[in-house]
Amino acid sequence: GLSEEYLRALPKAEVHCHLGGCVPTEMAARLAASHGVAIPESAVRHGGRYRFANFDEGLIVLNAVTSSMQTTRDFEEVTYVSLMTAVSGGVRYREYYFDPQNHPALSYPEMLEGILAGAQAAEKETGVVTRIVPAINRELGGEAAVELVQEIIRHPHEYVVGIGLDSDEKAGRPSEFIAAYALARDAGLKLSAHAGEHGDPSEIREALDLLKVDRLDHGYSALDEPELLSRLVVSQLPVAACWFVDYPPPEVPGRIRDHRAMAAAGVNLSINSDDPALIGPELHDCYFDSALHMEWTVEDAEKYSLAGLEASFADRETIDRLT
Ligand code: ES4
Ligand code: ZN
Repeated sequence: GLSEEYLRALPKAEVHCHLGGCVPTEMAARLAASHGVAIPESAVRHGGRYRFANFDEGLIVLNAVTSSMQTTRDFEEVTYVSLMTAVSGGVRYREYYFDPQNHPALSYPEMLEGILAGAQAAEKETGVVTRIVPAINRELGGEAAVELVQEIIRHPHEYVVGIGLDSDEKAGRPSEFIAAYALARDAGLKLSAHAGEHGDPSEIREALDLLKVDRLDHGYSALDEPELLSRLVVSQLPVAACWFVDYPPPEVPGRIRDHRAMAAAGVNLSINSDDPALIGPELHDCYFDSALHMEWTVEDAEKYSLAGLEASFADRETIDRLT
């Protein structure tokens, strides 16, 4: 098999990674204390690992962590530190989702300023390229989403390349966000949405038909509907899968059967870490597991390492420069 050394050094790109899931436990505890936020002890007192029992509990922990990020400087620090960790595992390009609605203490431009400062510092030191995809928290509904997109459009930046839709799939169907997505599309932003991780295939169809996404996050339940699966294969729409990531951690090999089936069907997959600090595996760990369980050849490894870039919302020139 492929060595861990080779897979760690392999230049990698990822497009599905939430900034709020990139806060090391010690930093989360420090930020929470400094801003007087109660963070569940059970979340951060396990040898530098978060601990939670299931996906819903993970989202509660994530909310406590994001509410602890209250200054521009906090955003800068989380971005810089998590990028440097990623770089040490071979990441050359990362797209960050972040949920502006989960940080009520700061304005959108204040958060953006922090992320940009951290990203630019890391880029200067290591060459790692970052792009930013503000995500709608679907639990807060369609009207708040429109307001968020308006705010994003009022503050354009070349590093802000698209919008996403995340948080609890059970709490908001894609159809609620048609207006927000139309607004973003008209402003030239690329579109992605989480669908089909916990929800059924109809949510994926809504993301395709109603939101007209350029990329799908997760999308696993397409396996339950052969016509939808073949639609993904024919269109080659990028699907940003999070390989062995599941709640509770570490359930390796987790979703191996889903991913094997999706890869075998010919879906245009990329491999991503989702929430590396929150869940555990960094991107290179996801690659180790993939190589092992999918019996990768060198060609497979190279194909996946570039798939992240081809799925990215960066412009062609940036992609070519990194290839
Ligand atoms: C998230 Cl649905 C989901 N999964 C993982 N991380 C997240 N952060 C915000 N929403
Ligand atoms: Zn995600």
